[in-house]
Amino acid sequence: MRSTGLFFGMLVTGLLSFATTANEVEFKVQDTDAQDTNCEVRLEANDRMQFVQKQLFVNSTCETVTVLLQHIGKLPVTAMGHNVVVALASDMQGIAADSFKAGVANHYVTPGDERVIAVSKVIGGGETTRVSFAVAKLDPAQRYVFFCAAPGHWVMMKGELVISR
Ligand SMILES: [Cu+2]
Repeated sequence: MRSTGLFFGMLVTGLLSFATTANEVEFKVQDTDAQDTNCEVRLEANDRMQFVQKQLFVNSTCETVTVLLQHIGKLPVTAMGHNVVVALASDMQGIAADSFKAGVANHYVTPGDERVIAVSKVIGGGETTRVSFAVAKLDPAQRYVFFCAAPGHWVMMKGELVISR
């Protein structure tokens, strides 16, 4: 295993010396931390209008939770842009219904919409973004979801935000 690890290390170093940005290195470090605390959770979106993760687990002991959204596809933001919205499950369809009118400039949510707990910017293939919100905003007795607010995407791109201890 050690030689495999060494080989992989060399491969990664080789790749890093090409086009990998400092951002991606930083991202990997933070992702490791996230697995310990669940205060930062990773969500991947792709070119097939899907989130890879169907559930996100956030820890109730975190003061703030950050969702790191990574678009693992290649299509540009104009063709397959995604974002992530956190809201009560019961508010999802209402928020989504307003998305077209709200427009991409507002990340597909109506400005000041109090149903929106968190909304990230819209990103295209190869991009990442983060959005944070206070855990105090979540009531453990309620059901929460995450979804993509790009018009029509919520039908495919939604999942459950699970609050755990
Ligand atoms: Cu989307």
